[in-house]
Amino acid sequence: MKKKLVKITYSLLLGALITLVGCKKDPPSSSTTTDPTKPAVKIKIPKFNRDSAFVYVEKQVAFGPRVVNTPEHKACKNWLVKKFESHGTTVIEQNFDATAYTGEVLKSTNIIAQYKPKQKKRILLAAHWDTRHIADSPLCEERCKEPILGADDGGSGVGVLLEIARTLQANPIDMGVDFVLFDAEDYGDGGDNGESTSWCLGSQYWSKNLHVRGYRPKYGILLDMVGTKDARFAKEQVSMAFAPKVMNKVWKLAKNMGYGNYFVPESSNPVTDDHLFVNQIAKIPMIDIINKPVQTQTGFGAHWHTHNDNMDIINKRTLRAVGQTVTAAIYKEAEGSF
Ligand code: AHN
Ligand code: ZN
Repeated sequence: MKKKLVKITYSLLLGALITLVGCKKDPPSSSTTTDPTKPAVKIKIPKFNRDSAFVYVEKQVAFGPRVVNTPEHKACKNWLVKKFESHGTTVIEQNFDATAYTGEVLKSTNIIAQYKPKQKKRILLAAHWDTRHIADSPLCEERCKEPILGADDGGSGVGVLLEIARTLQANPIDMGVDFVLFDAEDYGDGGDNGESTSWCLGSQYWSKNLHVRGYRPKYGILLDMVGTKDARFAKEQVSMAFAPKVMNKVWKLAKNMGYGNYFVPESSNPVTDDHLFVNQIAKIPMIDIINKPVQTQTGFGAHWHTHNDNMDIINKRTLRAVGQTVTAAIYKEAEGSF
């Protein structure tokens, strides 16, 4: 009698144990799933305003070509500084003299706008704000010795960055962001024997003279020619050599957001652009989001370094694709989920 009771109790216990173990193996219902690696509160990613970004490109172009050592360049600089300040960033004007391939001394200024300068965790966003002094593309048909308006080449990247600064002011995060607008990027020697170091004079200077001692952002994103209709952003080779993880994450994010037609999963030839010097000299991993169409004579869009680089070619949907992708990267980074 007693033995039987023990046996029953034993089998009951065993049954309960099996049930428990079984329970453990059941997949948890999705409604109760919590990922301990993800923070409980999700940061909302603000909408990027393409109309506002477009106006910021327009405003720059309205000054005329922004060639170093011209009054238009200076007027645009003053406007950019005021605009970034009005968006709540702390601006440093980093003045420097650079010697161009022509021997001319370029009175140049890198514009550095710091969002939350005291925050330790930071990322770097950049573009060049000067425009080319000549329209020396092999595709140029008229006024090839005259300076270009640079709506796309210079203007588009800066326009997107200004809009991101405005977005940060309206939707604050606990992370620092530095907007660095390089000067004297586009005064390079376009001739057959042109040295690559004749380009990107502002980023070369900044990389050797960082605005903050021991400046160490997690990474940088450079925007160059991000405003035209059929823009194709492929994985450029310098970026992939120095910052492949950042590049792959940005491209994946863009695809998931529906911008995979712009951010294509293909690689493109290396470009001597500001990110090269930031990577090589400052040793900050930086990618370049740059329009590189397939099989063109110059390697860039047909408007590149011609007078067709004006407001007519600026496209709001492209500005938004880039602006919204970078905005999402920033807010995810601030949340710790990028
Ligand atoms: C060269 O043509 C060597 N580099 C292209 C960098 C550039 C010029 N980006 C815009 N304009
Ligand atoms: Zn250029």
